[in-house]
Formats: sequence, structure tokens, C-alpha cells
Amino acid sequence: MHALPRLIVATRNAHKTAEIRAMLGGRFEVLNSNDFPETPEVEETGSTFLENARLKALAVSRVVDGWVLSDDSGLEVDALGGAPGVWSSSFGGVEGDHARNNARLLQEMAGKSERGARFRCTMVLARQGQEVAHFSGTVEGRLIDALQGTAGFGYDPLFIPEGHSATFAELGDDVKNSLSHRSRALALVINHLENLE
Ligand code: ITT
Repeated sequence: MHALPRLIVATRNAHKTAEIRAMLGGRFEVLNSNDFPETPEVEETGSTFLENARLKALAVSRVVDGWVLSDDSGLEVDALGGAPGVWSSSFGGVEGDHARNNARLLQEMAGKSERGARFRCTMVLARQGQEVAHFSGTVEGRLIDALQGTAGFGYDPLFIPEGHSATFAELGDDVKNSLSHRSRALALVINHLENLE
């Protein structure tokens, strides 16, 4: 039996890693930055998803062998002019605190009738400190005015994807992974890797 090729996701976010692992369906051994003590902390100083995804992929691919994939993602809200966008993970004031982020979003959206929003995910594939390619995926939807559901992470309890009447957090991992921004970007990554073989 052949060992699976390794794909290292340049993230410390366990939810992103789990989604990517579930979607890669046994094609790769999926690891992340937490599995490599030598990976640096990467400051996300870019002003676009692509800039931040590049910073993460290149920094990690300089110190580990194998394919490295980064994921920079966020929520763009029409009524907020596209915010929180690249600042999605610290919208509530504390990096990675999803409860605060959701509380701030609810507060900003209170009383607003325009509810359109989308998740966006940009991925950079890299190897040995070089970018190989980049990919993006989006999913359109709308925001509700109270948290619903417990699956997923981040803004999932407030976001109903187009064509559904329940939030990502209610729909669960399988449905989310069949239509999310992350799954759409990842489908392009898989296609690219298959064409290289
Ligand atoms: P890494 O930088 O280590 O990958 P992170 O969580 O800081 O992890 P980002 O900088 O890309 O990642 O910020 C992503 C934020 O966008 C995340 O914290 C959520 O608030 C939101 N987000 C992204 N994808 C999401 C999803 O599938 N469901 C819900 N919220 C999501």
C-alpha cells in the first residue's frame, strides 16, 4: 500500500483543518501547522485575502516539506460595505473569539433590512517557499438576527446559504462541505493537483 501524499494546511484553526480533511476524502494525509513546532506564527498584515493567504502559505512552506495549502477566509456583509471581510476573525475585538464576533455582527445588523452576505475563501498552494497557484471560492447567503445551530464554527450560526432555509450551523458538516466557499476553493485545488500528476 502506498502512503498518502502529505498536505500541510498552514493554519492553527482546527475547524478549517477538519473541514479540509473531510473534503479531501482520503486523497491526502492532512496535517496542519500545529503538527510542526518549527512553523512560525504568521502575522496577517495583508489587506486582501490573497495577500494574507500568501503570507501564511509561503512562511510555512519554507520550513516544511510537501504540499502546503493556506486558507484565508471571511464574511462579507453587503449592508456593512463588505465588512468584516479580511478582519472577520477579530471583528469582536479579540482574535478568534467567535462569540464576540457574532455578538458584534448581531449588533451591527440590528434593524437592517438588507441581509445579503457571502463567505469568501482564498487558498494558496505552495511548495518550498514558492507559490504554485491560488484559488478562490464564495457562497452567497443571508444573515439572520439570532444564533441558530451548533455545528461548524465562526459565523455559521448566523448565515443561511442560498437555496436553504437553515444556517450552516443547523445544516451540519456534510451539507456545509458540499457547497461552502472552502469546498469550492478546494475543488479547484484538487483539480490542479490531479492535473500535475
Ligand atoms: P488561520 O489564519 O490560522 O488559518 P483564522 O481562524 O485566523 O486561522 P482567518 O484569518 O482566515 O483564519 O479568519 C477566518 C475567520 O473568518 C474565522 O475566524 C471566522 O470568523 C470567519 N470564517 C471563515 N470561514 C468560515 C466558515 O466556514 N464558517 C464561519 N466563519 C468562517
